[in-house]
Amino acid sequence: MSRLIVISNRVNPPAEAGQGSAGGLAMALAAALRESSGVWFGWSGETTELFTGQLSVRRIGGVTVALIDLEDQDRQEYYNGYANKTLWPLFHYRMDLAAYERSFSAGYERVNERFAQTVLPLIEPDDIIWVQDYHLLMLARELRKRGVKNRIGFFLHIPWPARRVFTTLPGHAELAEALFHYDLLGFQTEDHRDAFSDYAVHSAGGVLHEGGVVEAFGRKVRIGAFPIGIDTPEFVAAVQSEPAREHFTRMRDSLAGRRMILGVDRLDYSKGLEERFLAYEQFLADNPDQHEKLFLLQIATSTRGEVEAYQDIRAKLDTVSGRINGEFASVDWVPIRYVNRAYRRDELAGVYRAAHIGLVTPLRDGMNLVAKEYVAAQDPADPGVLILSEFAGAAEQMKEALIVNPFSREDVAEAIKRGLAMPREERLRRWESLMHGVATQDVAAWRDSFVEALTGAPAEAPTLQPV
Ligand code: GDG
Repeated sequence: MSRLIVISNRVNPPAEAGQGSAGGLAMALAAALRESSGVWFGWSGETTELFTGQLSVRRIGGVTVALIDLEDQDRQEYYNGYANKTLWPLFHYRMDLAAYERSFSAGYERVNERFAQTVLPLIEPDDIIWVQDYHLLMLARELRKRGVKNRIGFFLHIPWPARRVFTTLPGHAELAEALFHYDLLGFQTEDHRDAFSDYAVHSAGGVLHEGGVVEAFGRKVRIGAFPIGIDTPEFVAAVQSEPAREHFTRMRDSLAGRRMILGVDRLDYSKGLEERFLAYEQFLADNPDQHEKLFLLQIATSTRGEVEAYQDIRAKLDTVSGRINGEFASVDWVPIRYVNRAYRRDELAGVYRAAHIGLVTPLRDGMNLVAKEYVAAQDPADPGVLILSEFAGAAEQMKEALIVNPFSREDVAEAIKRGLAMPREERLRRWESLMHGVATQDVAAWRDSFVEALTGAPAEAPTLQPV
């Protein structure tokens, strides 16, 4: 097998198994690279006065990583700017939050060039290059300009938006054109893949060929849906670990006979946290008999604190949770426990297991790994109920969850009621089917199917069916 070079914005493999920092991408990639002899290249997260392209190579948690520092201007224009103030909101259907500034797109292009220039000496002729996510859409074009002939694949962890949304981006054609320098484009779902080909065909005058090949801008690229999974064996082992058991017992003891509804998310406006709190408020208003019998634990770890929209959502959630608690709490009961700190991964596994309902209601999400982790953490003899947004990529696979429209308070409130009342046999039947999917379509299957498709495996691979 050829050596794999993975390139992503940040490179942060967990230092020890069980201790990952927040972020689905990091967990998935560390799992994918740990056993391979590949290299993981990206930004250190540090800034320097003047960009030198100096590489720092080290091993972290069993993975060889090569890191570069960027300038502060890069951080502002490329990372906080184009990636997180332009592309992230737009690709999550928040056109109202998307900022279009020329300095952002210029900074984005510059950093994609810097990545290409710096990774170049590491690339050997037989290497397979796998680029991750929306920060580096232009990287293949920059590598090709520098003579790289290797196979280069790209995987998008976030949704590819509908054509009418994508075309609101100034310079959308240039960005899309850059993607045609890859050999393979991977999306989380068939829906995202189809949205991309819809754009190529209807906005860029392209053609969709048999076998999932799109032609536009004078080039061809293969496209496919490769739904990402979790490292299921690792996570199931984490659930059995001592810290998980301790946390589970601690949680169960603190329940004092009450039932727990659980949300775990990065603190991000795409995750639908405010709407979730309001739906839970609706449930409390509709079901006074349930007061004091349950509570919502929402774990929300802060991210992207330099971006204003994230400061705003944080302030908003403080207000809404405070208001709901003020309205419904009694001297010995608080309806929402809202926690902003990050948990260790194994502790988190114990918390998942203690929850009667996993409430996963993003307004838009590429996949959502929390839904999969929640399922993997359940007690097979007495599993909890997963409530899942129809707008999470995971809903394409996890059909046995209670699927809800996160924009509808009534819909979510009803699903909570139904989940709480669900008989054990139904919970078991649904969980067994969900767990089968989580166990078979795990992160190893995701990596293998993508890498196989990239190295030119048979086109009849199920993920590459014609669209
Ligand atoms: C992007 C896409 C896609 C959360 N709090 C803690 C913690 N987490 C971990 C969870 C989970 C991860 O963070 C979140 O993953 P998601 O998939 O839910 O979301 P994003 O971070 O937005 O990831 C997403 C993903 O990429 C992969 O392709 O699914 O759609 O947006 O693993 O467990 N982990 C720890 N402590 C916490 O407090 N240790």
